[in-house]
Amino acid sequence: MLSLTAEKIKNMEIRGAGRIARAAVRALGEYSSTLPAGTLPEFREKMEEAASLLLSTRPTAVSLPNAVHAVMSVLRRDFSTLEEAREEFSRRCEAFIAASEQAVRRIGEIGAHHIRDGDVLLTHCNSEAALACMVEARKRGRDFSVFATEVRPRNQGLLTIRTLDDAGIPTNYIVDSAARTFMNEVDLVIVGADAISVNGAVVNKIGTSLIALAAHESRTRVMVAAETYKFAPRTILGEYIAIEERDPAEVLSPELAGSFSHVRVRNPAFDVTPAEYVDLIVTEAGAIPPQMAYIIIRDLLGWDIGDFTHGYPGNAGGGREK
Ligand code: RI2
Repeated sequence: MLSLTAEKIKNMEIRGAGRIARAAVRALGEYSSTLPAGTLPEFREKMEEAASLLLSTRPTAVSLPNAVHAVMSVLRRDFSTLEEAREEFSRRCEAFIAASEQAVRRIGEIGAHHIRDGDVLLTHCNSEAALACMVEARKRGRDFSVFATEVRPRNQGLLTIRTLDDAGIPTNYIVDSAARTFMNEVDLVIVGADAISVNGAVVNKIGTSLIALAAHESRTRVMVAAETYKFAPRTILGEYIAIEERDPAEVLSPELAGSFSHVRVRNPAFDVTPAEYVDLIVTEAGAIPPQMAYIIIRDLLGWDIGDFTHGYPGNAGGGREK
């Protein structure tokens, strides 16, 4: 189960920053219950190995190391028996998953306030949090339409248009490069995030920064919907976010790619949108300007400097804009 989940996260069968976080925590919870009786240090060691395996799957979404940290930190407490540690760990995993699902609902409620009758929205990729805002607005009777991009090379836009269609939201499906063409008609760009750095820069699916640039140029608002565990604590130390570069075969078949002598296919999965191009970040704790990212990291994520040396290097991020 643990290695299967790790594999599914890696090959993107399980994808989306929030889903990845919950799947990792679920896998850790299940793994902890299958470990044979032994000593507490042995249990902790096995759990640390499991956490490392999950953390090695995808480098960018900070939800993964934040989620792993949130549950693994409980194992640092003093327990009198292994069973006690196991039970506490399992409780912590269930609580994390429930809080994560609740966060998405809350973001939907807060984000829905920002969608008005007659609005035209544009969304990119497939974000549970961004979709929660749109679906909730629709439930509240708001009359609006959406441009949804295709999202090369993995076509996550197909998942997005399915959800929008199921919610009865009129949707235009467009290729990624048509975003600028339609931007003048758009009132609000709404996207999710894989990571948000201390300087308010938003790491999200490749193409987001181009869309935000086009929005900035045409004075269109940009709203990011993201749970607080998408904020990257290590950016406080000035570290940069690692941007995942995936298999070139996702872009061009190996046969076709092999027919060229001087062409290298590049496939970065994410890019960085600077804070100046983001108007609002909707979190479960409220809607904030990107400049308040530091407060979220300091006050809500509960990391202290010791955590940085403890071993969840995962997403060392800083939101490098260039
Ligand atoms: P939620 C996804 O990454 C997209 O970039 C999406 O915007 C982001 O995670 C956040 O998604 P990928 O796994 O957590 O498709 O809001 O590479 O669902």
